[in-house]
Amino acid sequence: MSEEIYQKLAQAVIDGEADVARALAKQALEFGLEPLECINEGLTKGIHRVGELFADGECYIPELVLSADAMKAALSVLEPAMLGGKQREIVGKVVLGTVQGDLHEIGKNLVGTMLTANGFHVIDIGVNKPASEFIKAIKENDATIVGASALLTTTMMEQEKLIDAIKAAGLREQVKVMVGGAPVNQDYANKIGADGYAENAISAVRLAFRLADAPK
Ligand code: B1M
Repeated sequence: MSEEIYQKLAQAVIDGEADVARALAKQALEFGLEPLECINEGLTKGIHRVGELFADGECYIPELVLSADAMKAALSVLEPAMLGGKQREIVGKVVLGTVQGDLHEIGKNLVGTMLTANGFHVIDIGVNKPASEFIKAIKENDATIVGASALLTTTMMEQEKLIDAIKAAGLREQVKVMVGGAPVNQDYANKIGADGYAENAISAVRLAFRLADAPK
């Protein structure tokens, strides 16, 4: 049963069917499936397939947008279920955003949801954000962690610019910087002087606990 729903979720994303994806997500929760499994085994597999089709010239931007909307529709059902109304002490404050020039938000949102579910207070500043906006949010919220997402090889260097700007603003001692996104890896994170890199939303949570110096 679970495999069938995961496959249907993936297909709804590939087909760009938001209503179907939303209904399947509701059905999955009714069947008692884990929201994160639905995301990893269903939605993410679907959007990765769409990425392959796009790279091969077999689908175009309008289809990409429809698929992203279908994924977001299902996430709007699954993400609140991951939060589960848990109240606990705040582990740390994280300013999270996608760097300037980059409009990809799904992975960032997932990281934000997982951090929130694990007790972090997340200040999500959105997509296409210049370093100055990250810095403004760090100051306004007295944050101790900043997370920058980048999905394009042409925008990942904005993560380095952000670190430089944080240094220039005299905030480097106050905040730890975590980076992520499909083209980013540990070597790149080391090269630009980030405090950590996470490959996915689960490892982002582990990393944030380490950076906050808090027990998981
Ligand atoms: Co874009 N896009 N896109 N796109 N898009 C990619 C990234 C691409 C790989 C597709 C491809 O060619 N195969 C390619 C990038 C190539 C490259 O740079 N090497 C690409 C391109 C080229 C483009 C455009 C330039 C296309 C064009 O216009 N010609 C354009 C750029 C627009 C811009 O940003 N300026 C563009 C536009 C778009 C849409 C707007 C249509 C749409 C995004 C809609 C939205 O977000 N609302 C879109 C989509 C959907 C994709 C793909 C298909 C899916 C991205 C996604 O949501 N993945 C993508 C292909 C792919 O990734 N395989 C592609 C699902 C998500 C859960 O995974 O975002 O990787 P991900 O996040 C993961 C991890 O990376 C990590 O955890 C997340 C959860 O596990 N992570 C972090 C992410 N951020 C993190 C931060 C952390 C830690 C971990 O700490 C802070």
